Order: sequence, then C-alpha cells, then structure tokens
Amino acid sequence: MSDSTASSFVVVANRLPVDRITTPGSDGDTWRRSPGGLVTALHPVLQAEAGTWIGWAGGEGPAPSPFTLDGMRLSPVPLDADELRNYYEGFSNATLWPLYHDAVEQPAFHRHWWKSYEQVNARFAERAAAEAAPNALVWVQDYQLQLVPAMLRRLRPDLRIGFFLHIPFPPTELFMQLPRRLDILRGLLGADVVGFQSPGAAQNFLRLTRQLLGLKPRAHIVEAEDGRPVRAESYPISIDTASVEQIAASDVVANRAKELRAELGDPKTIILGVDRLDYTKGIEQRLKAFRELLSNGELSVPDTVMVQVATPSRERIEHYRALRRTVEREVGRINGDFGRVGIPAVHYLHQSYSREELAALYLIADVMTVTPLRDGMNLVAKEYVASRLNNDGALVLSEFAGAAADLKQAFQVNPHDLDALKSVLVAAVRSPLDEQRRRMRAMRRYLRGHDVKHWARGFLTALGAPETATAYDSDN
Ligand code: ADQ
Repeated sequence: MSDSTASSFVVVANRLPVDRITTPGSDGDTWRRSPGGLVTALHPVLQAEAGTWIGWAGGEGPAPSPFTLDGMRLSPVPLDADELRNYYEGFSNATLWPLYHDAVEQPAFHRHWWKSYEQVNARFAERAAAEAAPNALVWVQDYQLQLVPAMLRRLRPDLRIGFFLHIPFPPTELFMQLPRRLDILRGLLGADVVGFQSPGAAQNFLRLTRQLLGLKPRAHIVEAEDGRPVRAESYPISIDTASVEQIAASDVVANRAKELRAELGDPKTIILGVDRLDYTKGIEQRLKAFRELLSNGELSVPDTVMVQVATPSRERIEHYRALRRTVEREVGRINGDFGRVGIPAVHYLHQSYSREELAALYLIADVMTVTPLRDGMNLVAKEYVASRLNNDGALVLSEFAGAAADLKQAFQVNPHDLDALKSVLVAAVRSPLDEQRRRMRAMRRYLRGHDVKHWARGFLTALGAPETATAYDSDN
C-alpha cells in the first residue's frame, strides 16, 4: 500500500460496514453501506479525515481490492473457511463470547482455535500498519481483535491506538479461566485507551492488570510493562437518536404500524421482544414468564399478544442451534395451550427486517421486553425509547444490560428471578399512562444528549484527538 493512500484515521473491526449486492448479469459486485450503529458513529470522522476502515467483507477466500464508498476507504481482509470456523465461530464466538457473558453457556476451548485467532489478529494488525499514515490514529473494535493493539504497536510505535470492547468484560474469577489470558491482557494493553461499556468492566480490567501482571493501576490509568500509560474507562455506546426519531415519525412507518396492529387483531396490549437469537438475550426466560402469566390468568389472549423477533445468528454453532430448538418448542407449546384459531399467543419471527419495519414494531409495542442475562449495552432498548414519540409505552429492562445504567427510568428486573420477571411484566402492562410518560420522557431526554456521536467524540477526545473529534461539531 503506497503512502498516497495512507490514512490519518483508521478503524479496524471484524466486519466492514458494507453489504455486497450481486446483480445477475452484471459483471462485478457493488456495495451498499450497511445500517449498523458503529458506521453511523464513525462515518463523520472517516469522511472528514479521508479515513480507512479495515475488516472482513463476508465470504470465504480472497478479498476484493480496497475501494471507496460514501467517502470512506474500505480495505477488505480475507478469511478462509478454516479461519471462519476457528478464529470466528471458535475462539471468538464459542470461547470468548460465552466467557465474557458470565459463562451463561459453557465456553469451549481448542488450541487450534487460538492459533487461528492469533494468525487472523496478526493479519489485521499488518494491514493496519500498512494503511496508517505516520502518527495516525487507529481505533480497533471488539472481542475478535484483542491482540491487535499490541501487535500493531510492535509494528508501528508511532501510532495512537484505541480499543473499544462492545461486550462485557468479565470479573477476574471468570477471566482467569481463559487459557492464554496473559496474551489477551497484554494484547489490550498495547492500546493507549481501552474503552468499555460500563465502569464495572473497566474496573475488572484494571484489577486484572494488578492480579496477573503485578501492575499498579491508579484511578483510570495503568502503566503498562513498557512504561506507557494506558487509560481504561467506560464510554457507553448509544444510537443515532435523531435518525431513529426521524424514521419513527415518517408516514410510511406510521401507516405500517396501523396495519400491523390490525393484523395482530387489534389487541389491548402488545408485548414485543427483538433480539438476535442468542443465549445471552434471555428469550427463554421471557417466554416462560409469559406462559406462566397466561396460565395463571394474570394475562390472557386475545387481549394480550406477544411478538418475538429472533434475528438469525451464528447458525453453524451448536449452542445457537440448540437455543433455536428450545425457543421454537416453547413458542409452539404456548400457542398450543393458549392460542386460538387465527390468534396465536406468540407471533414468532425468525427473520431480519428493515429499519422501517423495526420502527413500526417499536411503535405498536405497548410493552417492550429487553431481558438479557448479560449484555454489553443493548441498542434495541435505546431504539425503542427513541421511537416512542408520544412518550407512552413501557420498557422492561434487565439490570444486566449495560443500558440499565443509562435508562434508569425503565421497569428494571433481574431476569434470573422468574417471579420478579412476571410481576414486573404485569406492572408494565398495567402501568398508568402518566407514569409511562414520566419515565419515557426522562429516558428520551437522556438519549438526545447521549447519542452515538457523543460516544465517538468522548472516546476520540480521550485518545488525545480533539481535532478528530471536531468532525462532530457541525451536526450537533
Ligand atoms: P448485539 O448483541 O447485536 O450487539 P444490540 O445492541 O441489541 O445487540 O444490537 C442489535 C442491533 O441489531 C440493533 O440495532 C437492532 O435494531 C438490530 N436488529 C435486531 N434484530 C433485527 C432484525 N430482526 N432485523 C434487523 N435488525 C435487527 C453488540 C453487543 C451489545 C451492544 C452492541 C453495540 O452484544 O451489547 O449494545 O454490540 O455495542
């Protein structure tokens, strides 16, 4: 890669923020920006700085050449079939993912997964070293790439390196179980700033540097083994509040919401869940609570119906297949026991939707249930709140989602406690309108001041890049 393309701002993430569009009959693929929150947050800086995003473009084998889209340079990294199985599905999603989420499923570990994780992390680090201009700022994202900061620092000591973890960082007792725990810790310490979703996660990390490496963290700073100060702090991620509000306010969405409500038989109460089909999201517990409430008569069909969107996810991993079987069996059982002809108790949708369709669902949801057993943040909870333009509706939110620290006025619950979950659900269903409005107004106000650009600006400022953070000044 020649110097002419070198960027002063580089994002490194497992995935590129694009979807490939293949048109039959035309030669070559075209690309479309994918709707993720991360790209919304980083786009202003990438555009202002002629920045580069490094990541996997999807697909197995050789990667396409770097290209430009919406003012961002995209630099695809190849992954072959073995790497997808070992680095991605294996070490990232069957070791780290469950371990970092309180080991709600048993983490698995294989040495060849680790080898692949190391090898792929080295590839991302080498690409970043080649793309970054002298003294550039490189922002590495998430648990798949925890070795990149240290690897990149070895190759390019001139860079400012930031790392942000989107998922929880576990308590020391759990992290200690991880084979190769020292490599991961040292990998992260290669960054100048390590960002987390919550203060507790940052504390867990700092405590580990003392316990495993004998370092002496003070406040938010720890001096790494090479004498560099590393800042570890929480920067809770958020949504593009203005754009969520704008979509929710559109006629298309309002009309679709009316249509959906009618299609559901115009029930008095619609309870909604929207989650990736993941064992951390507490979908089984939620369904069980709903079944018991139907069974004891506290809720009844057709007055109340539940809509559960379960977005297909990681379908080649056995834990995920098993979860799908369990959830679908439970939905079948509830509908068998409590549904009527034409009126199921649970509408279960194992599909992906456009932002507009999701917004219409948020608009018809009288009660939104976000009940993960553990979640870094949970953007669905924030999207629901931002969509409630009339300030009505009730959010039932797990204490174990990072979002609970931001959305304090939600109906908060411990989802492990089935009785508590049932009574909070009932309280939310029966909550008077003025109470709903009081809670919702406060949460909406919070999200206006704390959107995803606020998040990016905060992190970049800590990374010592105030000039980069000014990319946000014009639109806020
Ligand atoms: P996720 O575990 O994927 O993210 P979440 O934060 O809820 O969880 O984000 C999901 C996103 O996907 C939301 O923006 C939602 O609108 C969208 N989505 C969900 N179902 C969909 C469907 N059926 N069709 C289309 N879109 C759908 C990880 C961490 C979280 C953290 C985020 C961001 O696990 O804790 O909040 O990263 O840091």
